[in-house]
Amino acid sequence: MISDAQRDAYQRDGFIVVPDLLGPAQLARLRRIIAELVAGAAAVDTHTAVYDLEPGHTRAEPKVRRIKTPHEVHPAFYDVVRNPDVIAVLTALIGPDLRLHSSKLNMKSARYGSPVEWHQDWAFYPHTNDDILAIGVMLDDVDLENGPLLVTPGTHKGPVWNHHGEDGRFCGLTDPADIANEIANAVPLTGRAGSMSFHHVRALHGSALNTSDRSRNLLLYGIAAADAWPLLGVPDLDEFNSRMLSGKPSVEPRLVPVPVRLPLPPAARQGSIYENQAEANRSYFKKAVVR
Ligand SMILES: O=C(O)CCC(=O)C(=O)O
Repeated sequence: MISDAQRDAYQRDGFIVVPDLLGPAQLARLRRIIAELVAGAAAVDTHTAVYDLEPGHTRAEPKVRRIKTPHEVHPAFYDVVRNPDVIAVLTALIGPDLRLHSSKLNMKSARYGSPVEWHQDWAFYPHTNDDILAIGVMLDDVDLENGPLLVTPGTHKGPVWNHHGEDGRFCGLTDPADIANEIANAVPLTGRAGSMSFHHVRALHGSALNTSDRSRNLLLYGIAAADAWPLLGVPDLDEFNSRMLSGKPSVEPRLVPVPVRLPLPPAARQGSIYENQAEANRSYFKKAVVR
């Protein structure tokens, strides 16, 4: 599914974009399911186990920022990541034994879709090795106007930056002053709807407010090599192994010398990266004005 040159680019830069991994019929099905889910947000006032809401959300005017863990909400979201073409790309990048770590659907709605501040996924979930990546499934055409993922090449081989706030707690973002050069060198991951980006767990990234009149829905999956074990532990081995996508699970964690900072003490505001980051007061991206 990908060429040696694409695999080399992933290893060198820490990301690639593979076009057209989802076809029009799959996209249409996912969009229908998402529209139903968003309509369901008219029944809630606050964040729930499924919905993370934008500031300004009301029942009359539902504003959904994220569908949490979509593969547990509807099987169609599990099908996307079990697609043999997707597994073939993952196998080329991090090997044949693959475990789903997490999923989320970030809905950057037209005109107010929230930014995500600069961070490394590794700061949230360090493992025994870093053969871990995030897939970003573009459910809309993504261009410079609607808040593409911005990733800095080569940062997956660098330090793990401080993601703690002045109160000493994890806050899920890096102070923009500490990464000015990296921000200046970031590149946008753009593409047609149906394309997928693959970024390394240590790659520094963020994304801006959507100021366009088009949505930017990005379906994200964290995928780990099966022998990458979470440093914060495995509370339920059966549940852990139930997330295998291909190959064999392992009880022999592979240990490699990678920089680690534990996300402890936990963020003051829990529930999503948006909530974690809200407490930090060191934002880089402009936010929407809430009416
Ligand atoms: O939705 C985005 O643009 C950024 C996603 C991201 O980095 C995250 O949710 O961890």
